[in-house]
Amino acid sequence: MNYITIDELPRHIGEDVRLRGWVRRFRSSGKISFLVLRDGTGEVQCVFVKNEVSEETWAGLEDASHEACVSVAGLVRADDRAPSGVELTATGFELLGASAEYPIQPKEHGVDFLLEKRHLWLRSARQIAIMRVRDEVIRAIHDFLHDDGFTHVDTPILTGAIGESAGTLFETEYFDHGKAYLAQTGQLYVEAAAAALGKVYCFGPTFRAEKSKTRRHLTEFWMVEPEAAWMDSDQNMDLQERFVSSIIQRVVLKQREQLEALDRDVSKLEAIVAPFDRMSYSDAVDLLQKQGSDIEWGSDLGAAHEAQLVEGREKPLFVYDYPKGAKAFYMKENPDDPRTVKCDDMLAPEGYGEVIGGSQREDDYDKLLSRIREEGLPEDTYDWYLDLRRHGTFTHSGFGLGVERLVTWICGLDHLRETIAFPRMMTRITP
Ligand code: NSS
Repeated sequence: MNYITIDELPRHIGEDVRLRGWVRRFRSSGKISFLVLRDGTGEVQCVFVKNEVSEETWAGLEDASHEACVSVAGLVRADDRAPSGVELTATGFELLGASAEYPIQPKEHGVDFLLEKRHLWLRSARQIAIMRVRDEVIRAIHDFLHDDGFTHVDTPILTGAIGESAGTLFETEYFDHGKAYLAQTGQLYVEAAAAALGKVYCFGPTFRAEKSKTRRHLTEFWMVEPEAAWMDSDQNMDLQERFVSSIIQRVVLKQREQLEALDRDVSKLEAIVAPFDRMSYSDAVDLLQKQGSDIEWGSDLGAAHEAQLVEGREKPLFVYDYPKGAKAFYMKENPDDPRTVKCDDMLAPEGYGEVIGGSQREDDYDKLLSRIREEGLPEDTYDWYLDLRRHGTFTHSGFGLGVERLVTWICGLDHLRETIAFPRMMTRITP
């Protein structure tokens, strides 16, 4: 008999089938045993009745320990009480891979222990739900951008130039060329590609040697970075709000079951529909000061300031046009106020903080060069980047959306570490 998968069971009611998977739970009264089997497509309860199965099968159930890999044969029955609508009246059992003393028990474990056992922790229902949501987010990202006319371009992970800030670089020796760095961003490269293709995006792992142990920072995270010719800062925000609304509404539509399994209040996500409010950095500082904050114009907003600004809001808030000194060298000087640059951060509601950072890019050769000099960046490694301003410079903008931050918000988690299968943090490199 061929194996089928658990999600196929409803099509086989009244038939004898064979399944394989892992033992989620097992309990026995001595006369009747219940084995909950999972196989990656779902879960089903398999019922063994002592008097109705062979002695050999009944004895074999001794091996049905937590997370053992097993095969079960039986008759598929419709069962309204079962979450999947079916149950298996089991007739056969075979052990495929034993599991003795499975380390993760159905009790509360500390998160450090669970991270140590991350390779096994992934099998839990909650982690499976998060991985499914993440997968939907990633598909939604690609679909939205392709439907909107963007072309996917892969950018290098080993790079010669500093993308964001010198403080958070992972370095390595690169043959006779001195130091190479793990990419903090693909942005400089998608800017080059935008001059070839118009609307482009890169989507890959990015690396930051963040010496912070916050719940919002990983050292390796995935970022999608759209970049488009002719797009100015306002249009950049238009794109960001359409993008984020579309991803979230698709997850709500397609993964509602997983969100409910995570106890996420889905109505909060249903409210995330474009447009989002926009506030200039200067107005944000005024507001914070009025509310008693000692923040001064010129300094970057911290997590606490961000939380204060979105307090009571249902939707994300854009804060735009930050002071030059608080932001990266490539952002376009604001013609209306040269102390500031044309950029935006998208702050998520419910305290999830910044999920997007974006900007219009400096397209003036002289201004860009002087910013590179002011920041003390190695001019020669940016020569190719300056070429984009020497040869047909153009208005363009883009942004970076951190996948783990978005998934944390969508799933309603309190830490980024559960949103990626194998998180990389300052304090951990295994498993
Ligand atoms: O540093 S960013 O604000 N912007 C950039 O890297 C630009 N080069 C993007 C662009 O314009 N193409 O990072 C963008 C987003 C930020 O809003 C977060 O969502 C996420 O990337 N991010 C992180 N996620 C997890 N961990 C860390 N350490 C992290 N740093 C940024």
